[in-house]
Amino acid sequence: MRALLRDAAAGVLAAGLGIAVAELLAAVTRPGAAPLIVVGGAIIDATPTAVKEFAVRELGTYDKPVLLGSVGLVLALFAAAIGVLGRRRRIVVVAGAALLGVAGATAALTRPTATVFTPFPSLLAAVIAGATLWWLLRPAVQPGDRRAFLRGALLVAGAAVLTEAGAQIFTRTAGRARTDLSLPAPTSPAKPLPAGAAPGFTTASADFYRVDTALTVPRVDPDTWTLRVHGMVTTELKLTLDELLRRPLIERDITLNCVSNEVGGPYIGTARWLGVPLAPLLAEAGVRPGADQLVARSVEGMTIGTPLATALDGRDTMLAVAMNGEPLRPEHGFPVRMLTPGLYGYAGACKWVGELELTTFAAFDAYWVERGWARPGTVRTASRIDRPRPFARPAAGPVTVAGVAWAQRRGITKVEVSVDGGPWQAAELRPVPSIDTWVQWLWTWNATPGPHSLSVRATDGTGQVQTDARATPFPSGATGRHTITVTVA
Ligand SMILES: Nc1nc2c(c(=O)[nH]1)N[C@H]1C(S)=C(S)[C@@H](COP(=O)(O)O)O[C@H]1N2
Ligand SMILES: [Mo]
Repeated sequence: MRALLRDAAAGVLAAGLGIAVAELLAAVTRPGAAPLIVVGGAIIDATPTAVKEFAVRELGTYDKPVLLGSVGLVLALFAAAIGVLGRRRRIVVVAGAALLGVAGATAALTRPTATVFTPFPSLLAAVIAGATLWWLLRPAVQPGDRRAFLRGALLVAGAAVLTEAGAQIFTRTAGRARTDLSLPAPTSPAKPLPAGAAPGFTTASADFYRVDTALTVPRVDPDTWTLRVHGMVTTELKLTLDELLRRPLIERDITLNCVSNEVGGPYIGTARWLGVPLAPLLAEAGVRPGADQLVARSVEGMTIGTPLATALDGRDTMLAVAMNGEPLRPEHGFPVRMLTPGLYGYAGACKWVGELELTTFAAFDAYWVERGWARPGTVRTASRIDRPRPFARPAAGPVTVAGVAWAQRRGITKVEVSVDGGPWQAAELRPVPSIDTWVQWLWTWNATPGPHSLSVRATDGTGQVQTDARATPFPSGATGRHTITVTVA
């Protein structure tokens, strides 16, 4: 039994060292090429939409650590088995390492931005893991020289921990270029928030939701970043970040939300964005007749397809460089992301953008559309109750019921609250800077003791009342009314 555990531990330690060395190599070259990252990325892309939805809903921002942890656990179990079986037949060590190497390399090659280098960290991990396990199982230890094994195991574990620490330190310090970026003043500043906008109108960057498929936050060097505008244009453009920042900049308050948000869910936020309006840039490139889709391609290979019309119809579609007065945070797309008021993020808000390609919807399906999500990705009219919290126990008497409602590009004209399915009562709307942000609403409820349900509905600027029909987020955004239950004391 003890021998089995020892051999299993040898397998796990060997795999750990292999992964750590590969992560260090990836950290200093291409973070996206680390073995767990390429395997996790391949799994994400192959995961059926229903499972992805489940993960976003149930795990929220923990989806990524849970996925990486699961991949690591499977790898550890496999490595333990190889350690045990490899004791008697060394060929199993070679075969096991080769299998892992091939699996990692194959996953690496499926990555949209794969180069000949991408499989290399996975192959290196396999070679190191195989050689280390071979050494840990070496015959000299066999008669039961426990101390020799322990020495070897400690050596391998120490090397793995140090290497992994090196990889982590490198990754943390490499993100510093962001704070050096100086932001020019906008040519067209945002209007001051109207007096009466309540706290919480703007979402702090640290609290802003994050949804993406990137297992490692892409690290983009602002000094070498370029934006290529190509496809159905008369003149291809290539701009550096300096060149982009020399163009006139606009600053706007815009609400961004995710199509995966459930009714009442948290994947929505409002920020003050600074960016380069897209229309003049496209005019400079000269869009050729027939183009109807703008495909933004990120540095890590995401593609987001936006109707060209939404960049040209006068709305503030932009290449954003800053959020709430500071350069974009890495997880929100540093150095440049797209933003299209009125469209869900999957349809208009590509982060870490590196290319804009003019094409047609007939010719190309972007990432989410390929997976069945709707085009064009227009946001649904919706509303949410933020206060009181579900299952709260407020005291009888006046209770403030408050929340947000949104229908970017159409605006919100009315919000109503219903208690226990009774008549709809108009809430007060706080003033907003434009139709591209959510609206804060509040209503004073004269609460009576007992259990009660509270529902909210919004009416948008076209006169459309938010539908009561329930729909899942897939494929075009959740509908239905947010209803909460409280018990008045
Ligand atoms: N490169 C890249 N951009 C992306 C995504 C992604 O997975 N990769 N996800 C999109 C989705 S689905 C949404 S809702 C928004 C979220 O932006 P945020 O994370 O800054 O809130 O980014 C969009 N841009
Ligand atoms: Mo999204």
